[in-house]
Amino acid sequence: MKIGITCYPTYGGSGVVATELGIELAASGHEVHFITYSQPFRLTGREEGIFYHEVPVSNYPLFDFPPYSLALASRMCDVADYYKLDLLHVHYAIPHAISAYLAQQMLIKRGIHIPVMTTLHGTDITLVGADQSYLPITRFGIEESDGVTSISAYLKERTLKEFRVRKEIEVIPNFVNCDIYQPLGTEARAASRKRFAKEGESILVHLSNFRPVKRAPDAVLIFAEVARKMPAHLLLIGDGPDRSVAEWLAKRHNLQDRVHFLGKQNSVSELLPLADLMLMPSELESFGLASLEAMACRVPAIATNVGGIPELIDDGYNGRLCAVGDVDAMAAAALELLESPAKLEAMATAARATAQSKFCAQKIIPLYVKFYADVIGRTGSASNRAD
Ligand code: GMT
Repeated sequence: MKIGITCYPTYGGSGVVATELGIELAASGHEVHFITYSQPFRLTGREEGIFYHEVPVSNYPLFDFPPYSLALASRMCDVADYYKLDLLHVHYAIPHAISAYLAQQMLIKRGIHIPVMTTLHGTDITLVGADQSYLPITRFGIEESDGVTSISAYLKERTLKEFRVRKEIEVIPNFVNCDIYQPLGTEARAASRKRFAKEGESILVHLSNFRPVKRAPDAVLIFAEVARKMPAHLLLIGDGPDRSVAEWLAKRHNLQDRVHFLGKQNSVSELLPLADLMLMPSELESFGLASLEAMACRVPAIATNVGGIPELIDDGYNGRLCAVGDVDAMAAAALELLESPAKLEAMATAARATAQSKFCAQKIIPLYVKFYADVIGRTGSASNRAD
């Protein structure tokens, strides 16, 4: 199949999922065309079977707000026509589903029908889409898509309830490549941990875009409690609006030499296996991809009991779930595991087993391929074109 994929190419879960999906599809012989304003950050540009098409956005002075959605629609239309794509798959409803709809309508004028598929990721529904000013257009984008998937059952239910859409939504959970995200051998792990911690010291990790919904400052507060009781280090991977608050808290708790701000990192699969625990104290997660990536590396998460997280983490088995903002409970959960190596070991094993048995790329990619085939079969595709 020839698939056009559009996503936000910068740091964010939906862009990561879209990019990893493209990589996996190309690896299994499909042709993938990314259509975005910049190259998705996890692509090197050298992957076989993957093509990148930049969307140029005019900065004409008349435009106070450059019309990216329209530039994207034009580019989608031209790429779909020129490369004879079979399907456009957009990640994140706003504005991608609308741009794809426009491209689809333009293509019909050229005698080409190409189906559009939308994957809902979370904030497009819970934050952006639920904003009254975006709600009607988001609902329209969802209803006009030829196929809609959601990354968790939670997000599906929330979309149906809040948007009152009459649409089949299929749940296809997020995935991780368990061959790339995997534990390190004992010696390699011990050697790499020395970069941050001495022998016998624990390592905790938090990975996010530091937006308020991630509650990154809570990760520092949880860590401060842990560090009061035992020698430990916290790796903070990512960057964003709340980073300075996190820095301020680390300083206030006198933890500058224990909290390591690593900024945006391209190869998180090399850092995650160094940790003992992941901290994900988010206000809301529709899935919680960072925790899945950690779990695949044998690193269980202390997370919040919200959104789609319980579909990934089974409290007490492969991680721990606490109430949002309950820093004390999360610190206590972390300490209980760090002070009991046998418990931590069992949970780490369960975390990796969950990733492998339920969320591995090999299990999830075929669901997308089947969904594509069904949508194309149901709606007809570009291959029906006259030329
Ligand atoms: O959470 C963010 O700030 C980014 C956002 C995105 O769309 O890039 O993440 C959402 O999609 C991820 C990938 O499907 C999910 O793992 C996250 O849980 C989800 N975030 C929220 O629902 C807040």
